[in-house]
Amino acid sequence: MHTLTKDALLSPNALHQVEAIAREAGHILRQMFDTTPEVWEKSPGDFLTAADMAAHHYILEALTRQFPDTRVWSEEGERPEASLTPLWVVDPLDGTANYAHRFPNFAVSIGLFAEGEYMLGVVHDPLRGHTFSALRGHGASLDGHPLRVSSESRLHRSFVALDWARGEPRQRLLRVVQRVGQEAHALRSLGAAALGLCYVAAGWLEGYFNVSLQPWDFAAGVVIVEEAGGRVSDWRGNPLGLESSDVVCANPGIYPLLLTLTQEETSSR
Ligand code: 2AM
Ligand code: CA
Repeated sequence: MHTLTKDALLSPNALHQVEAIAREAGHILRQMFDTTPEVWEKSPGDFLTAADMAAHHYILEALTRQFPDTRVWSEEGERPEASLTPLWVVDPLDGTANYAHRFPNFAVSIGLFAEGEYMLGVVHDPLRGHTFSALRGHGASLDGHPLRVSSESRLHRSFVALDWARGEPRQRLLRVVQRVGQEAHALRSLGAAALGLCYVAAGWLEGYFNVSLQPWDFAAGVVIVEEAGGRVSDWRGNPLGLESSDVVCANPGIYPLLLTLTQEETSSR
């Protein structure tokens, strides 16, 4: 087995390989969605389906085989030692609660963390057949077409999305919703964070925010939205890393406004 150079790993060719892996995993999710999903509750409100596990096993095997000397951190697997990178950060099924509820909105998300930042990302929505992908420095695309965030900078003309965290963190979210919702043209909730970030990248949303996420929820989306000209950070404005959890993302016109609200919420606690 040969060792991949950094250039080979961060290349359009590698991106195409990851797109193919995400599409195949999406095929598994889609096939299992067409039958009755088998669902377990890991903890109250936190679901796991047989599809999460099937997609997880497929992606883990494919990434390990095709990219020697990289490690995989998947929602359904063990976390490798933090210092070992390049690290694939994988959500085999983003939107598990949707999936279990048969709400047709979910995705496969595969990001690559290397040299202190997210470098490559692929998000595949198997029901719509959308594949969002990006390589840092090479732009972002949807099914081969370049992506660009919207140029709208007026909140009253903006679509802003959020998702519902479980438990106590929901209160912080609600306080920001209260303020954004007064003025935004519309609020939306997709139930899949990876898709929220990609929809900002595509210009279908002006902004997205959420709390208590895990790195696999945003690892791919960060690269996709930044390469499409968008901005993304934690609620204080820090870049997202392997330990981040609160996310605010928007086009450059709307981001400063959303960040002000999340910063005010963070500093008032
Ligand atoms: P998941 O489907 O992989 O669990 C919905 O709120 C979005 O946030 C989904 O992308 C979901 O990912 C993610 N999420 C992560 N942690 C969450 C939490 N503690 N509560 C609710 N959603 C969470
Ligand atoms: Ca998941």
